[in-house]
Amino acid sequence: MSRALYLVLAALALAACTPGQPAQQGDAAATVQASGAVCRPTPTGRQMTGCYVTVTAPADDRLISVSSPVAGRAEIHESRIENNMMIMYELRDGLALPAGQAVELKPGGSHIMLLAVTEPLKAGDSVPLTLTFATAAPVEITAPVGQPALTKAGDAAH
Ligand SMILES: [Cu+2]
Repeated sequence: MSRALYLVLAALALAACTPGQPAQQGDAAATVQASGAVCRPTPTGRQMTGCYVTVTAPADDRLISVSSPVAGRAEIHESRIENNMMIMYELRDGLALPAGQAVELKPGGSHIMLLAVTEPLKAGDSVPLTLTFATAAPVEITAPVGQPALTKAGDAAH
């Protein structure tokens, strides 16, 4: 009897000592952050181009697809040098995004490939992109058209 009462009091005391839990990580924290997006101009006569962006997921996730109203199709690609040639291939399972880690899609590495681009993209245009993830909510960004301010390696790829 007295022991039970003691436990109840202890529970009350604990409750009193924790006024308000620290705020849960809200929606903002659960959103994938995307920054520095840019799409290259479409080469003359070509209907494809590469887009680059840095994404940081709050928890382990994957970028699984991309879409844009300016392109009939968008794929997630990876560039790789084989036999001194830059080749690229589609990441069919998407791109891994480790929790809290800024993953750069950049020339010579992974990138978003816009295919069947309906109108030529030139510097100054902007490209809406919707990034879809395995877990996190989709993110809509607008990428200006221009040259990525990054390494020269891989410039020839796109
Ligand atoms: Cu590509």
